[in-house]
Formats: sequence, structure tokens, C-alpha cells
Amino acid sequence: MARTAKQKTSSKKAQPPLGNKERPPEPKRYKASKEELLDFYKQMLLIRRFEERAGQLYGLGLIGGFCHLYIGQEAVAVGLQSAMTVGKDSVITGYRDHGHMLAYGIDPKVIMAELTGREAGISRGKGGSMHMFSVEHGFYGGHGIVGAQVSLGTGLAFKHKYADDGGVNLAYFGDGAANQGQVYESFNMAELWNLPIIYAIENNHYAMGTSVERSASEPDFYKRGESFQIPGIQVDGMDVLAVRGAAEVALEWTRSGKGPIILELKTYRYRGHSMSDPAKYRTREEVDSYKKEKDPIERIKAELEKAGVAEEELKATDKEIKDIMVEAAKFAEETPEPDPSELYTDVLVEEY
Ligand SMILES: Cc1ncc(C[n+]2csc(CCOP(=O)(O)OP(=O)(O)O)c2C)c(N)n1
Ligand SMILES: [Mg+2]
Repeated sequence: MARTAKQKTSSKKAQPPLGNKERPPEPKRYKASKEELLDFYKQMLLIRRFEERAGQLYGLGLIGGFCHLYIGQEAVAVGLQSAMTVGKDSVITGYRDHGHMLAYGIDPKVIMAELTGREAGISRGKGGSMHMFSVEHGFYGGHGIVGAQVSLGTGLAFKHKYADDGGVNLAYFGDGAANQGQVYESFNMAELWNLPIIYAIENNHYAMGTSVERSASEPDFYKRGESFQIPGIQVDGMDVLAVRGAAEVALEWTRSGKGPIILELKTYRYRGHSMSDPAKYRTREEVDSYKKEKDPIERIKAELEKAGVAEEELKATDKEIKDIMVEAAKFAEETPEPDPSELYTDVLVEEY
């Protein structure tokens, strides 16, 4: 029998003690203006269409190596990063990173060109899907080693504190990564040193083919910081307004010097783990129920309709996004590959 993502959930409201430590307030769903709603819609749609196009280019053999799509999880990156300040704060994530880059305003053309391994790509075509980087935007990757970004992100938070630059690090990781030892070493140091970091656990219910039910003794990931006195909040990661509301609380907490905080974003990925995963470990009904009942783009669309945004305006946005994607894909297919001599640059060779 296929084991699905039905998780045992311990009584959510019974919060265990955090010593004498204060707790963050309960987040409220963000009250967005019409313009903000439209912007959330646009950004999530851009990620969705980008990922669909990446899937097609992969199928055509234009993208090599691994490729992990973010479809279904769009509200997480958009909701969190919309509250952050590019150039002041920093972001780090794993290999499912295209959406996080797009949500930080990085040009889809240079992201797509990285996927197709072109010179104009954001890592000059040498990183590919999993290893994208932009210091300019404060985006520190793009990491293929599961969990590594948690300790690296903690280091980035240390830098923010050391330089006293007012920045906060946002370190994303998955439900699978949350079981790694280095995560807890990082939690310990972050709390001890009062580092400005938001640990964002994207609980999409699966780590490759392994469900949370099979792998997590404590399936409520927001509680994972308790023995380190780090507070945690569980958030509906399929609702961009709930995510943004939680981001406000987390940012207020970290910026005011109260140290690290954990956000558990309950979300779902519609596609397999990577392009080579047929996802046989879950039922079609399970996937369909998320698409039908929780889709983050459909939900924001409903909010837009409530706010009186006309159908034509949404159609115009859809067309705008479509055009951006056509242009990005064309660019990624036509722009040249790196010169073969590039094989010998950016390579670290040292003797110890
Ligand atoms: C240290 C390490 N162990 C194992 C892997 C292989 N691996 C790649 S992704 C993955 C699952 C991670 O799942 P999760 O953290 O839930 O993130 P998601 O893919 O769901 O976004 C594993 C085990 C790896 N890349 N690095
Ligand atoms: Mg996962």
C-alpha cells in the first residue's frame, strides 16, 4: 500500500515551554492592497509558467543534469520574500531554487539561460539548475547538498550581526533536510549568539519518495527548535497572504534582536521530486486534492475577484507573463554556450 502524506499531528495549540522566553504574536493574514494582490498573483504566475517552460525544455533535451520544479509551492517564496529587502537581507536555499530567485526579482532570462548552460546565465552557465547565485541580490544559492544551506545561512546571519548591517538571513530547507544533524548544530549556535535568521521549513510532505509520516518522529516541524528555545510558527504555505503575515512577524522578531525563529510552511509539490521522478509513491487523488482545493494561484485569483479586479485585467497579466516567458525561453535557447576555455576558469586548485 502506498504510504501517503497523511501526517500524525500532535495537538497544535499545546505549546511547550520555551523557558522564560517571550513568544512571537500569532500572525495575521496579510491585508494586501489591490496592487499588492495583483503583484502576488503576477509573481506566482511567473514562477508557475517559468517552471512549466523549464519542464518542457528539459523534455526537449535543452536542459541537462538535475532539475527540481517548484510548482505548487509558489506562495512560500513569494509571500516570504515580498516582505524582505533586496540588498539588505540575504536568502539561501537548496536545489529547488528557481522560484526563490524569481521572487527576488532576478531576470527570468538569466535564470533560464543558466538552466540551458549558457554564458549569459546567472552562474555563467556553469552552475545549472541547482547552483545559481547572485551576490548583487543577496541570493547565496542554490545548494545541492541537502541541509548545507542551513549552516551556511547561519553563517550569513552571523555576518549580518557582525557587520551590524541590519540584515536578516532567510534560510529555506525541506522536511527531509530538517532531520539532519547540522540543522540542530546551527539552531544551537543561532540561539546562543542571537543571530538574525529565519529558518523557513518548506514542508511539502515528501523528501524524494519518502513521506513525512515515514521519516519524521516529530511531524510538526515548527516545534523543532524548542529544545534550543527557538520559537516556531506553523503557516498555511498554500496561502500567500498567510505566508506574508507570518513573514511580517518573523522579520519583526529577528530585526528587533530577538534571535532566530522557525516558520514551518505547509505546502505541496505537484510534480515529482525532480524531472526524473514519476512520483509513484503517492496517489493521483492526493495530488488532485491539493490542485483543486488549495492551489495558491487560484486562491489569490479569488481574492482579486473579491477586490473587484476585472477579468480583463487578469487576462492582460496572463498575457504579460506569457510574453516574458516566450522571450526568456528564446533567449535561453539562442544565447551562446560558454567558450570551451571556460572549463579552466573559476576552478580552485590548491595544495595543502
Ligand atoms: C547530504 C545529502 N544527502 C542526500 C542527498 C540526496 N537528496 C537530494 S534531495 C533529497 C530529499 C530532500 O527532501 P526535502 O528536504 O524534503 O526537500 P524537497 O526536495 O522536498 O524540496 C535527498 C535525500 C543530497 N543531495 N545530499
Ligand atoms: Mg520535502
